[in-house]
Amino acid sequence: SVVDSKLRTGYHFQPPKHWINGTLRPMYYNGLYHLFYQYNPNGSVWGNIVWAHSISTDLINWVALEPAIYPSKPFDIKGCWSGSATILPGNKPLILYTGLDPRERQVQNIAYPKNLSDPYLREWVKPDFNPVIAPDDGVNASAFRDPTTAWRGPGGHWKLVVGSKWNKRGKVILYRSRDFVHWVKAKHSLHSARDTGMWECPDFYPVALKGTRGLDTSVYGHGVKYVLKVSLDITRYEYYTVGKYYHDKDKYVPDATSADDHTGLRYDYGNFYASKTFFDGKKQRRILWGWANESDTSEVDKAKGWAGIQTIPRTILLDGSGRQLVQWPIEEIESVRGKHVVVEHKRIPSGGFFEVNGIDSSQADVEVSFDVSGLEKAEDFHPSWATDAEALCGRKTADVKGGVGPFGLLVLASANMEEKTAVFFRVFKADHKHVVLMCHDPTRSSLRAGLYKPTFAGFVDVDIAKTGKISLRSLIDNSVVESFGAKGKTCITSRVYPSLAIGEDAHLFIFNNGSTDVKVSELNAWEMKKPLMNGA
Ligand code: DQQ
Repeated sequence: SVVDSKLRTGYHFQPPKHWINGTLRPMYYNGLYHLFYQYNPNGSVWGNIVWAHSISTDLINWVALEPAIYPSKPFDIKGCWSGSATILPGNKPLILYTGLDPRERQVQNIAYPKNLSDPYLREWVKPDFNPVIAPDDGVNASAFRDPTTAWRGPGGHWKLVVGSKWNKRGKVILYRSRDFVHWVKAKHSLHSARDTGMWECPDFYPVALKGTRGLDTSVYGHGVKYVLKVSLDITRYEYYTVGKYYHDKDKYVPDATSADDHTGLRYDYGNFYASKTFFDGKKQRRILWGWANESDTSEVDKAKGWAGIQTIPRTILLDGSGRQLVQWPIEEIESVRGKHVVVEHKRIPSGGFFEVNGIDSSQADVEVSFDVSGLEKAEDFHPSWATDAEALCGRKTADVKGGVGPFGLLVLASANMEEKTAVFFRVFKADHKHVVLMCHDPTRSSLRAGLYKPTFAGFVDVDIAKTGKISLRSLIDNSVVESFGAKGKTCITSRVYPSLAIGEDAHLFIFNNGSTDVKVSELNAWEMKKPLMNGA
């Protein structure tokens, strides 16, 4: 095939072949994690979508089962699209998903396990009284999908939202029910925003103001804030806000520090879409999964026979500032670590670079901490750049010299660096503060022509003048790089397809293209093994 089979990911979630897209609500039930995802059983482009189903005891090793939900009834004969699971009282899991009816109207259906004593929950029943929510007057039937996990408020009703739009206004429509079967539309949508288009895969959940525990979706009360995330169909980017939820009025109001448009906060500033969180009752944490699509042509996707991966599950918490979330790869990923190398107290002079040797870095977990003292030479920051990190990174790529930075990692690099994906920071001086930009620059990731190689970037909310330090972690897996800046304050995922830097020919460097020296206080890099991945 045109693409080396070694570019397939090793420890990211993937079925043996074919197309996957959005994660459906994963769930933890009776000792097993279930992951359902949008899957084309017949090919490696989008189509024929069913709910594929895999199980795991550790979120790392996966066993594939038969698809859980597939078109078979009038209420889903034209498609079984995204949805979510809710665990009802009495420990009864239930799924709500979007079906496409014979007229291709989007309707919401329920399904439940046929046999709760089957530990794998292999078969799912779709009762004939479906759909439980139809697009009635005032609802756009071709933009009405992806029901969330339901939550129960102080009044005892179950509530959920469905993504939608009206003209160009994106919104989430709220429904209430006492029995999960009869749903009544609320008079007002939970939230909406102008000119944002269709809101796909909404997610709405509480986060604790303090501490390191995640919250079950129905938790409310003091010390709790809410997160609303939506996936924007137009840009294919996701945005979230942190805010207040008034249970009595079922109104959500984002904080003033959270923009609710395309300048807002993102879980991931890269290739990351249709994500979902779930509450993991086993470890009392909330876990985020996202979908990273290929960045190659569909001709190549067809030739290689697979397309799309799920990102490494991340625990998600409210940052101490209360203004944003922080994400970190689940601790279980450390069980995949193998051979380990360490670099300490290494000065990277202006214009210098340094190779990290001793591991096969095509599948690796790299954690590095940089000391940055002396910000005198930081480039001036223009205020108009503040709303578009991506454009700034596109102009100031890794090869463009700076004052403080660009410094960081060159991953999936060929020996002579004809190929490299740069993961880096650049520090600017604004009025009374410094601004830290984090970038993924894959513009030189491959010598192959015709690839989509967008630069991705986000700002990092740290006070670098005070700490003089910044950390970076990158999970490298053959054709994907997932990076976490400043302990997960800013995250970026990219898909890249080297032609030289493959397998043992992939190299890892630290670089500094700024005029100020930086120091690696510590770097730890591990080779990553290959867990059980759906029988592939
Ligand atoms: N694609 C699904 C929809 C969802 C979108 C169909 C996300 O349910 O809105 O596969 O990629």
